[in-house]
Amino acid sequence: TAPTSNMHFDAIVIGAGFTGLYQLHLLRGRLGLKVKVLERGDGVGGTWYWNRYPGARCDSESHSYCYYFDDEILQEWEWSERYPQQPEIVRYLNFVADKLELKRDIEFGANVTAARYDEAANLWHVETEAGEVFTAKYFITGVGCLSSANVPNIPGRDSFKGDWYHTGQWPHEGVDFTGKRVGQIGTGSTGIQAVPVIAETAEHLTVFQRTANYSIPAQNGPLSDEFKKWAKQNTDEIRRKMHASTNGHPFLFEDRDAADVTDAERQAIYEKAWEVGGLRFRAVFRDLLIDKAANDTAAEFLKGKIREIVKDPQKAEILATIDHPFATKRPPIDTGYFEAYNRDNVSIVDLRKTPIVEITEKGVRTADQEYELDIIVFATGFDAMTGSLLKLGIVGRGGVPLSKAWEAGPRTYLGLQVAGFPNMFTITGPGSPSVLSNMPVAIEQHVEWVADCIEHMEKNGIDRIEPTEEAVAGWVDHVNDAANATLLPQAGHSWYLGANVPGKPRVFMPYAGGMARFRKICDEVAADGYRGFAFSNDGVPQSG
Ligand code: NA7
Repeated sequence: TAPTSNMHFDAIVIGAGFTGLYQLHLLRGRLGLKVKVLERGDGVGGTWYWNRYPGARCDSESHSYCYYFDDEILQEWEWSERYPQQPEIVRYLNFVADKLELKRDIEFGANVTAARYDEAANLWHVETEAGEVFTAKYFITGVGCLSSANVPNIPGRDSFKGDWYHTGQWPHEGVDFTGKRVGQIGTGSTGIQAVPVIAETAEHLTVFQRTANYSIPAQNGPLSDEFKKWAKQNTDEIRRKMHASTNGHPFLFEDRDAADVTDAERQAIYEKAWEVGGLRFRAVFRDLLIDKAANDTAAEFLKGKIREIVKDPQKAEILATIDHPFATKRPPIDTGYFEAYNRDNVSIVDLRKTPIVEITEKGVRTADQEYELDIIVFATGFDAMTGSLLKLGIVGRGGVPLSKAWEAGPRTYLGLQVAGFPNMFTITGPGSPSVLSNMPVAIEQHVEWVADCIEHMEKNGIDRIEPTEEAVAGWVDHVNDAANATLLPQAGHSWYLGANVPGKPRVFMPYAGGMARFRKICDEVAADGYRGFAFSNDGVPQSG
């Protein structure tokens, strides 16, 4: 018999970001289930609730970085800029949560520390730091892919007498850099957004760069009234494009290879794409991520731009000495990043030549000198894709912890389920294409697929679902094949591979086959009676 306590639910969802909000809405509204969302923050927003660092902005265009499931939401909400800034995204998610009356089923400040599957009762027991225990048949994680901060354990870190912050755990009251000597470690998408903003008020900003990075100007600005009107009138067309595109963005890759045009034409195409800005740059040729020679043409163009923008030749050399192919690490989008190095108060340290040896009371000591600092900013990224899941303390059938099941790297079917963890769904989990896509498009697809699957189970009186070992093995192979068909694994230092966290198994985690292809596979799996998943009922397998 099902427990009746007020701590029992049909489904527990972890996280109140894009995933959790929509999953709650669908399971509660469409399926009529009793759902509880547990969120460690004190408000909605997920990743965007925590990432309040200076310059925090999304790299997807605002009119595509939102839900497309509800026409009223699309019509009522108005974005102000081409790319949404962090506070605007949090406002948007609050708007959605209020409009759909979601907050009453969200418990804020609830940090989940354990989630254990009880096989006899076919229930998940989910425990928070405060000691509350919830039970549910379905356990759905919406914890984000880039939400577990990676603060490198540099010797002496705790001896620093100044203040230090990780960009993904930024103080809500902000940080005043006025008159301060600031050191920033990290030049990924986050670091590249933060540099120009911190430089505006800091007395001096020293950027510690381990890996130089390509970056493309966002060409951000306020949205015109004309564009806003167009976007509202063309939601069906925009949705169609996002669903058809490889990465879920509202534009398609050009149907040509880099070698299809002359050198002069290619240069002109890159110049124009630079002016257009943002992630659209890499869509000008379809083979940039597949063919090294094609990639080299883009890489050379972008390195040339760095040398053109940065006036000091020494700084320019440090910034333009990039040894991975373009876009094999997530390509940052910036607003005045390289230009910031033309300021007298911004300097750059090449950690490849002079690595950080330790953090001292006064600042950062590299192989050749000590930099005295008042503030250290760690823009050092995340324990991506698996970090936040493993922190939940998940234990599956037979008492097997997820950390044990994933000892040699994460293994899922469709990024959505793990063998041995019945009725657990991992939205945007490893093996999903989400981090290589426009995230809300991936999330909507995952969340809708899971809701359909649960509806199927409820209608047919099915107790349990989990993937077969065979299906998982097949998906892991397919994810590897998809990555190996691209240049992506060539960036040895990327978080896609888990290489940014010492000791983490090196496995290419995202599905690189594209969002459109993934959607098709998921639809076929469902239409084929949930191929690769085993349903069971009191130990008796369902016939179909
Ligand atoms: P990223 O892309 O992981 O970038 C982290 C940066 O920090 C990167 O430059 C790293 O250098 C650097 N890093 C990490 N650890 C260290 C140590 N120990 N010493 C020196 N430098 C270090 O994280 P972001 O937050 O910028 O972006 C994450 C995603 O958010 C992004 O891809 C978008 O999808 C949005 P490395 O390259 O490892 O040599």
